[in-house]
Amino acid sequence: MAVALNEFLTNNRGILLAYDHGIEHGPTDFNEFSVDPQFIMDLASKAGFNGLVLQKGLAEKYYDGRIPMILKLNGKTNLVHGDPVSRQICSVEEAVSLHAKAVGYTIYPGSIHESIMFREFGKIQVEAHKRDLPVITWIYPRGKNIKDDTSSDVVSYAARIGLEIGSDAVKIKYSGTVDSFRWAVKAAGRARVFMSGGPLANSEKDFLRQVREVMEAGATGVAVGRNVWQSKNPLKMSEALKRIIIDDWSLTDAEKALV
Ligand code: FBP
Repeated sequence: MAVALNEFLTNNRGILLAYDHGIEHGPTDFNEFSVDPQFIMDLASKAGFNGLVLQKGLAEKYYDGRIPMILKLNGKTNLVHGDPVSRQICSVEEAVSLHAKAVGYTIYPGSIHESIMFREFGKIQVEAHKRDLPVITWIYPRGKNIKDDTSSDVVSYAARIGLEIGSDAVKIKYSGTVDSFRWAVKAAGRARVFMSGGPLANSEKDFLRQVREVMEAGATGVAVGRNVWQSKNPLKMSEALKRIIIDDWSLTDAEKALV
């Protein structure tokens, strides 16, 4: 049985703050504020995010329960090259004891190691559902066989994989147009779709436009990191995002929240 994501939704939509970059990329993504997990805890709660994504170490030392937490159960660094594999480093049981309200897991379909991740995820999904925890999968097609990981075909394939393997929600990259993303949302069926933010966009307006488009396409929301905490004013950026995602504001109206 699927597990609903209700804890993470407002008006049936959700905005999640991702902060697992310390392991995935190292502190190079951070500035003097965002390097401090306490800054992110305060931001997530002040800005009213629906959820916060953490790895175990940050959850143990900083999580204070102010907003629902999604605990990532696997992770990898970018120090190893070649086809990626991300193995489990934390258990569902630990997630429960750290008061997580959902668990997250990344899969790299297309990697020669994809079967390891599928298998590991299969066990996690069963265990999480037994505990009534929804599972959110980051589905990022990668590896030498993947030429363009944001092409329409690849993104919709990623979305469908999420549905097939039993994810309650999938986190996928933006495919660049409303129509192509609408197809991805359709392919995900009853699995909810969150767009993954990606590196800092050329401008705040560009990023807000992308978010407006994925919402037009039927996404549930976004799970975003860098485009919030690397922005000039993370609180204002979060506000603008909430206006689009939760309140369905137009791009023009939401932009006013940036000033
Ligand atoms: P961003 O919004 O900053 O892109 O965060 C989304 C995310 O999936 C993080 O959860 C994760 O740490 C990172 O992107 C992984 O990035 P990469 O594309 O390099 O694997």
